[in-house]
Amino acid sequence: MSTPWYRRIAEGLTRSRERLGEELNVLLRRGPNLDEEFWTELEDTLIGADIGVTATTEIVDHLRDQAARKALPDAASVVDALAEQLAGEFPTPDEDPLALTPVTILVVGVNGTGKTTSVGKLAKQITDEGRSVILGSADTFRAAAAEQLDIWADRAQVPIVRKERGADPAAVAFDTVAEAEATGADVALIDTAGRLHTSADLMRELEKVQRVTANRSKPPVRTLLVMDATTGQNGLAQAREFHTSLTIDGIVMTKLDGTAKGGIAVAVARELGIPILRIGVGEGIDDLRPFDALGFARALVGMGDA
Ligand SMILES: Nc1nc2c(ncn2[C@@H]2O[C@H](COP(=O)(O)OP(=O)(O)OP(=O)(O)O)[C@@H](O)[C@H]2O)c(=O)[nH]1
Ligand SMILES: [Mg+2]
Repeated sequence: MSTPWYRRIAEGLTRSRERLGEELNVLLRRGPNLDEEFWTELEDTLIGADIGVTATTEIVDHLRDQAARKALPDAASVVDALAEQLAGEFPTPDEDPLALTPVTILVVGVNGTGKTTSVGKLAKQITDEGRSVILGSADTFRAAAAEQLDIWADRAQVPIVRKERGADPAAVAFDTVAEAEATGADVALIDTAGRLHTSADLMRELEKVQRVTANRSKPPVRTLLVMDATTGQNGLAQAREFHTSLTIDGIVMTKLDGTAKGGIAVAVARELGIPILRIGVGEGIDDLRPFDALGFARALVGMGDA
């Protein structure tokens, strides 16, 4: 089961894997019997991993049913089935927005979640695939935001559209799309500002960016929400607000390497019904991975890492 690809996901999830995997191991060591205590402890373990109460209850009820029908003879088979159940919680994307050509991609999210870093990593990956990229710095709010994106543009060797600080972010997005069209770029990646998610100003600003971009862009426009996995349930509440104000087509979940509660990915995908498209597992340019539901679920429960 340990393909190199799989191992890379598992490595990024080390902390979650160790914690959830270890707790499940303790459960398994109790022996093959599936008594009441087993189910209660399984529930506690999953809730502790931030999978969420509703998802946990449904998953455990389902596993109990299967066990009662003798489809799951022992605790070890429950853990196998658990990985499959968890994988089934993730909505399957109809398309991968990042695979469209040409396409305009808006990247949004709360401050500090990893938007600019993810845009940089994506620019490098898409360029490596042989497609041309142009970056737009529609974060005109934070000091040095455009300089930060400039550094990533340099690393990935791609052009960037930027304006002075305080300029209208929608105007930057407009110019980026126009420049992409003029130069025949395959992918326009537009970075936006973060601020506290409760900021009504930010939501209005992003709504305008999305509207102006959709009007100007001939290629389809897709919006990705960048979420920081270490913010747990709080991040989920923030994502819900973005989802209410804007059309969100996919999630990039960052900093999975920095949390033992990777189960938040399950809670988010399930509750928002938005597919996770990429996961961030480190700060380096290559630390952005494609998301695979079963591989992720298996890594989460500590399977297949021998
Ligand atoms: N460990 C880890 N760190 C990450 C990951 N993605 C981003 N970071 C770090 O998170 C910090 C914030 O990243 P940025 O890309 O500046 O975040 P942002 O959303 O653009 O921030 P604002 O523009 O201020 O809203 C940086 O120190 C990044 O290196 C990841 O997947 N793992
Ligand atoms: Mg940024």
